Amino acid sequence: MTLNEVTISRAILEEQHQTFLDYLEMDVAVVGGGPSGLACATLLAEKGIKCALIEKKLSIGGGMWGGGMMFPRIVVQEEARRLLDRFGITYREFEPGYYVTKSVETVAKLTAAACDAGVEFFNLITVEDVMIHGDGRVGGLVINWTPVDISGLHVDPLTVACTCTVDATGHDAMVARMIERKGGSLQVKGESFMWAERAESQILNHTREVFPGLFVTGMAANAVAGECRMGPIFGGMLLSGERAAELVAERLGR
Ligand code: 48H
Repeated sequence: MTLNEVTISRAILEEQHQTFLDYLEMDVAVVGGGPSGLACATLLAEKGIKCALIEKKLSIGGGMWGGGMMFPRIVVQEEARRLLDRFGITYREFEPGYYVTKSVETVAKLTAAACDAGVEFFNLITVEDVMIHGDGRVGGLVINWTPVDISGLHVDPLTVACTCTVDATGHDAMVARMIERKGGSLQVKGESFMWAERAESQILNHTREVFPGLFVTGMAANAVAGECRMGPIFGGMLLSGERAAELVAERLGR
């Protein structure tokens, strides 16, 4: 077989062009590919819901890669151990109820689960705004290539439509902040100080629809609520992703 460079280019362009066209309209857009977004997107896609994960960086995984202070280990508590098992993530019990996992394995296995479930990934794309029409709901996202954003080039964006949006953008709660900045009735209080017990015990209460069509999960949920941070314990991120998926599926009647 003789390789043809143009065929390789055509394969990439045709495939992704078709995928992009297909995802101009979707059920759910999850913004942010950290642990909460990955868990949420996977569980939605497993229900047959058409779900895209939009991530501004090259890599999926958000803040998990670095573990705690660049020691590539994370901790998951008892309440979320069943999710480690569900995603086939290996762990060691450090003390009763504290399970240590390798951050790289955790990212890899969550990402693999998302692929297997049928989540479509759009990496290197930044969500820069939301679309809201007369019904007052978030009905779509305004997107652009991250390199355009980084370089400050004046290039107009494109828009995708989605029935529900999940803000899984972590500490900055970027999507919620866009709505707040433009005068939507949504207040982002900003995350509070470190208190792992409180942060982890409250995160499911904060995982909710904060604006018509917009759900928050993970660190973004705590940031919107003015809730504490928790450091490198990740059970709450996985459980919050799961809760967000349940709420979104319910909203979609699935
Ligand atoms: C597209 C975007 C945009 C945008 C951001 O930070 P993450 O890992 O988020 P979570 O909430 O799933 O997990 C939080 C966890 O990693 C963490 O930081 C913890 C537990 N901290 C506790 C503490 O005390 O410090 O991932 C968010 C993702 C990132 O990959 C961003 O690149 C991406 O969202 N993102 N993607 N468009 N506008 N903004």
